[in-house]
Amino acid sequence: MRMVLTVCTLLLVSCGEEPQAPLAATDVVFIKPLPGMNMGAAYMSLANNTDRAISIARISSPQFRSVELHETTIEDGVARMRAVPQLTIPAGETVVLQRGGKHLMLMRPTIPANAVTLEFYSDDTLILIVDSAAQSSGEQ
Ligand SMILES: [Cu+2]
Repeated sequence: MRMVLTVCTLLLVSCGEEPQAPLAATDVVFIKPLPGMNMGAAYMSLANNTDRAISIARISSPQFRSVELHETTIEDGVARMRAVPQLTIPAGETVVLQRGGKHLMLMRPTIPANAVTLEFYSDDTLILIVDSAAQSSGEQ
């Protein structure tokens, strides 16, 4: 049986003034670590639906010891990845995390889980949860 979940967005403010989620993830792709490997990746589009820039200070996952934001650049024809300390999404804009560009590295799995959950924090506020259970691609 398959539970139908949506990519859910948490707005931890109690008032309902803002009908739209402040930050929304679409086109989410999780690349799970291959057996025996320590790293997976995640790609997605992050849309800032507010009129202020949103800075993602931290991303965590119950299934991984750390989640890092990386950027791939080509230097002398060789692709290199470097860690990016913070991801800022300008007001009203969408940032695309994709193969060959900015992406999330899922480091050191804690448990061999089928599902992946990513929690996006702006300062100490949890602003977005992206859950692989929402993805419709195949069984694992
Ligand atoms: Cu990387």
